[in-house]
Amino acid sequence: MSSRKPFRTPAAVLTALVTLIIGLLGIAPAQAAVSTNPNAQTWQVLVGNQTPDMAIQGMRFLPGEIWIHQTDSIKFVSNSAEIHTVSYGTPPLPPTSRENLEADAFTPVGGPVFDPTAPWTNSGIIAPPVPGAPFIQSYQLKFAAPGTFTFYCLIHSKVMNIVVHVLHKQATLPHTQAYYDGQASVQSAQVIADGKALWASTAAKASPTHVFAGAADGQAMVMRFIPSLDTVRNGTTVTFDMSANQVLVPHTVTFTTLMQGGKLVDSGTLLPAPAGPRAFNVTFDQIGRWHYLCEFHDDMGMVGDVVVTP
Ligand SMILES: [Cu+2]
Repeated sequence: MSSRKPFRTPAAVLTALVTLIIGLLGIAPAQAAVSTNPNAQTWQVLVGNQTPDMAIQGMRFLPGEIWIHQTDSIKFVSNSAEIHTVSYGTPPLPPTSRENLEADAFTPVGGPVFDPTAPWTNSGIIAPPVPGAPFIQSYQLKFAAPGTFTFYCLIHSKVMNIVVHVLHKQATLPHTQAYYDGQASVQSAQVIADGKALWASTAAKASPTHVFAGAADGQAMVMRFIPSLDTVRNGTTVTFDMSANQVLVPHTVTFTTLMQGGKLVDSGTLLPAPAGPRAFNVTFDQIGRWHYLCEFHDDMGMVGDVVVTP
C-alpha cells in the first residue's frame, strides 16, 4: 500500500493545475554560449521541507529567489518525503487528467544546460529514494545566458516556485551561498510555524464526531488526522472532513479491520470540494478499537484510531 503512495500523490493536484501553466513564458532570450568559466559556481537550493515526524510538509523552494552568474549551476536537493518537480514552461500534455499530470511530472525533459527557449523543462520526480520508483534525489541545471526565470513544482502548482536571476559574468552578485542557506533556514521555520498554527486552528474546530482529514494552506500541509485518536459511543456517526485543505491534496480514510456490509470501510480518494467528495461519514456499529490510515500518506504517519465504547 505504501509503495503506491508516491505514484498516487499527483492525483492530488488535478484541478490545481488548471491555473498553473499560465504566464510563465516569454522571458529572456538565450545565447548558446556556455563557457568553461573556471570560477563557475554550483549553488544549492532545497526542495520542500518537513518536520522530523513528517507531519508538516512544506511546499516551498528554499530559498525562493536566487541571483547567480551565467555559467553557474543550481543543484536542487530533495528535502522532504513529499514528491516535487523543478519545472519550467508548459508541459506537453495538458494537465486535464491524472494520467497526463503523472506522465508530465515523471518524465525528465531537457539537458544539463537550461534552454529557456524550449517549451518545457522538467526534472522528473525529486524525492527520497523509494524502491522501484524512478525518483531522483537531486537535479542540477547549468545556466548559459542572463535572464530571469521562474521555475515551479508541477505537483504543487505555481504557488511553489523559485525565481532565478542569471546575471552577466562580470556582474556583482548580491548574496553568497551562506546567505541563501540562512534564508532557507528562516523560510523553512516560517513554513513549519505556519503548519503548526494551521494544525492548532483545525484542532480547535474538531470534535469526537468531526475529524479533519489533514489541513493545508498555500505553503504547508498537515499530514495528520485531527484528532488522530477519537473515542465515541457505539452507534455514533463520525464525519471525516476534507474542508481544512485549501489546496487539492488527496486523502483516504481506509480502515484496516472494520468491516461493514461484508467489506472494509474505505472512503476511496477524498478531495476538497469542488473536486471531489469533501467528507466521509462512518456510523460505528461495533465496539472495539478501529485503526485506519490514509493510503497516500501513511508513510508520513497519517493514521488514526477510533475507540468505540458501549
Ligand atoms: Cu493523506
